[in-house]
Amino acid sequence: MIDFFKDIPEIAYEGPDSISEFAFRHYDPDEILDGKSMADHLRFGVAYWHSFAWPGGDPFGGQTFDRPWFGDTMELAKMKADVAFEMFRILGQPYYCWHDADVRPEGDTLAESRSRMEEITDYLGEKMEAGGPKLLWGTANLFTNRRFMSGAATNPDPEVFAWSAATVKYCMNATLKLGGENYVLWGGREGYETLLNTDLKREREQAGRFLCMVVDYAKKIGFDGQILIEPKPQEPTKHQYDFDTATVYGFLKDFGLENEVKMNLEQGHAILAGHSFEHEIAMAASLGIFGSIDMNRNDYQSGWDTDQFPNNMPEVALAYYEILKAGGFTTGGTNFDSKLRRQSLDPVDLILAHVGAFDVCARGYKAASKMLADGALTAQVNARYAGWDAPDAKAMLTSSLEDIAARAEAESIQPEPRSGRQERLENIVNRYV
Ligand code: XUL
Ligand code: CO
Repeated sequence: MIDFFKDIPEIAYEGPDSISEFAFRHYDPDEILDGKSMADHLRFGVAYWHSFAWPGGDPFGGQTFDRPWFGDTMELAKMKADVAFEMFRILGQPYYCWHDADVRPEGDTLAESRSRMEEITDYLGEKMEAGGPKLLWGTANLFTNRRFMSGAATNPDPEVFAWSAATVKYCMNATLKLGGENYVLWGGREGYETLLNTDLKREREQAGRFLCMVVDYAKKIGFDGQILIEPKPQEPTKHQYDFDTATVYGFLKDFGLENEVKMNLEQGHAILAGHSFEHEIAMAASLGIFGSIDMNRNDYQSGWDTDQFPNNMPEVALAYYEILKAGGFTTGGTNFDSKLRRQSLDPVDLILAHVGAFDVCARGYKAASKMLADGALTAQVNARYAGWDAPDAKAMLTSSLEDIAARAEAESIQPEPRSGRQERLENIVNRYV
């Protein structure tokens, strides 16, 4: 066993006045808010991939992180698991997430890849039973290997479709075996670069059929967790099919899956789609498909998916405000699909990135909870729509254009514009953040 996080203590809550780097100042997992612990409200999850599998490359340079477990043997995969669970012990968060490719190297054949996944699943299971975190979600990496360069389920080559089906099958088995509470599908390369080589209609139908099979298989094996789709508008492909929540909802409706599949929403993906994160959450909640979040931000200037740890409390508070309005998490949680900056080489950087992120989220969550409990914002929204409580107004929604027109003229209505009060409402938010 290597001592990668040597001399780093378990992180404990010390309160807002602490100046220790190795302490939570706002996240007290045991603090009770509205009858539930903060750990149960926030349901933090650590992503295996960026923390333990990502080498630190960018388009101009390769590996910067020099991790002793990098390599493609099962021994190294087990060393990686040992280190990952050591970090989980230090952070004490309740959940973690993986792709198959993060936790074990691929084999030479599909069958060997599957059996290696089974072997590492047992290894992870032992560590989870020995007090490690639970599995928030599992997923399949159907985008890194070059076989997936033209997509997985949407690939023009039926053999890639078959390979993807087989991979998702064993990843769902592993998720079930480890008691995973969700299974995620991010459409890695399910999209296209140019219509000159793409039959868009066919590819969309392949994706729909694939998802139907995933939902059927979950039922067959008794997986009662939630299936989640993670939308993203572009990157890696120019046009990703799962653009945003509204697009995915149309897709789910088309294939009769709107009651089977929910959303895993990522802050950075919302930004790439030209939305705010809270818009995506509110939209999913209003459609009844909100599931879980990846709470990693993008740089607002860069225009690509920088996957940074969250550090903007007011922004985080507005996201949690929408989540709380929707009733909070059920199977979902707050996953940090975040990577260090490639210059942050030290083991301690990895720990403290998470410590800061947990604190920012806890602060934002508490602000959101108070904002909702005080009701100042909801009261103003209710007042704005109060006109719709009148019987005549309500009746319009089951009426016809001609009846409404007749009444409007008969009463010679004269709508009076009223202030939307945005700045006043922003001032209310600023009382909490
Ligand atoms: C990619 C991304 C993925 C998914 C899981 O942008 O967010 O890491 O969260 O495949
Ligand atoms: Co993500």
